[in-house]
Amino acid sequence: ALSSLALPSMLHAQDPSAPLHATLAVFADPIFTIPTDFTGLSYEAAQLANPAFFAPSNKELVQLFRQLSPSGVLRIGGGTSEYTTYSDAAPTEPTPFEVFGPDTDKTNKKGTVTTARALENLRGFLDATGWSCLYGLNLGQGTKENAVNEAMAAHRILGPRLVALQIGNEPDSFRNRFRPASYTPEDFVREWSEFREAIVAKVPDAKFAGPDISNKLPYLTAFADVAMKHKDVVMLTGHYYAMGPAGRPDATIANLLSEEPKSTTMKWSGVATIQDAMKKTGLPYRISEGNSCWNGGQRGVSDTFASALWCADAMLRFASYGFGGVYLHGGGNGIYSPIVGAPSTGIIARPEYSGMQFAQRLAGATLMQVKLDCDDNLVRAYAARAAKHAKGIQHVALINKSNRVVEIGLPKEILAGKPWQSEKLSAPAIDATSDTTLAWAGKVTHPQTTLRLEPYTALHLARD
Ligand code: BDP
Repeated sequence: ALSSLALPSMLHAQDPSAPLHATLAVFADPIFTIPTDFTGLSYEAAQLANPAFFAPSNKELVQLFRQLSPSGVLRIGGGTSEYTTYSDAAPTEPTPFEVFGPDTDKTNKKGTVTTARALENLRGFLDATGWSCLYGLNLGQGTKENAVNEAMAAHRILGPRLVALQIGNEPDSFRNRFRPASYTPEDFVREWSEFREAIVAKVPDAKFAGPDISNKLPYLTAFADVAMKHKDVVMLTGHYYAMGPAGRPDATIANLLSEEPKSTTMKWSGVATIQDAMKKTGLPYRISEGNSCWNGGQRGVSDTFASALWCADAMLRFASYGFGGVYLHGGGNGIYSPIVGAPSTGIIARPEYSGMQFAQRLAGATLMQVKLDCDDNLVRAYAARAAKHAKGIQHVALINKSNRVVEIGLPKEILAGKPWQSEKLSAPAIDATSDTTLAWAGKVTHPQTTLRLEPYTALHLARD
């Protein structure tokens, strides 16, 4: 795997062993304040079939959520949310499984039941973690009556922890699946509106988010038009997978780390359409689900340190586009899952989790305009102003996705002022599946005009 990785950088360089040179400029223009609930995780609705998973008693999971963010968002949905039904009855024992990972083409599509008990435990879990919940209802195969019952229960039980309800997962993929080939964005919006109206009749202060699309932007545009008519739509959402499906020959580390991965579900050129929808509606846009490679993830890629470097950059890049949140999909023992395992066997963080922690360091801060001059677009930079400051730069994130040493010339805005503390995101190898660390890496003292970044590392500089 390592030799193929050298490719992208070598295309640009005569001598791959020589350091890359970069110059960073920071401008006074703020781009976007990253919300404090920017970081999140997405889980399959099927996971609620085991009420003991999202429960305060699942202490390892509570701790991992808290260490990721003191105020994150847990999104419940995914492919299995179109197979779940809600019931007020007591859960049946034994539960069909202990944990449930990402839905894939191989997932056994048996319907699962979400009960009031599962929601009560979920509420306890959210209270214990400080997180809130974006909750998905079944539109693909569920009845309106059942969605109303579930919405009532979620609203009553999750209370202030419920950010918004979503109706349907990836409705832009319903064609030839849950709906005929002739299904259009207008058909979706009409069905969505019927469900919304039925829910509002019983839960007048319900809040909604959507359209939770896979990748087809006309569905977002159609949804945005309807969202403008209803004050209770509080957020626009869509998914992002850098590559996919798993198994494609180009589902590689080199492709994942590249500027625009081949087979991505969202071209960077599509961002303008999303920003138009945000502007038109005045609503935030959030990546409600996403990860490195769909159909469950690519082994040797999605479960390695490469996923951490990718995700540290991708999350901050989305923030620089003005997106208000990124929720990485996972759970179970999924290949791309940031957190894996089960209460009975132990729950652990994968490398990607540390990449998320890296990006989370900038939550609440205001991203400032930067320009990085470098021969290689695998080197990325972000700068931000901390919430309590009116001027200056208090955070710098430098991400080296290349296999070369980078020497970055720093501008006066960074050299002047208080000294910096640094933290390094690194691992023994780019394809390492364990031993990823985000650790204190010392004080950066002045004057130091050039900063050295090792291959495949990211550095977070912070000061008061
Ligand atoms: C998305 C689904 C999610 C899957 C994911 C994948 O919403 O449930 O787990 O793809 O294929 O389309 O990995």
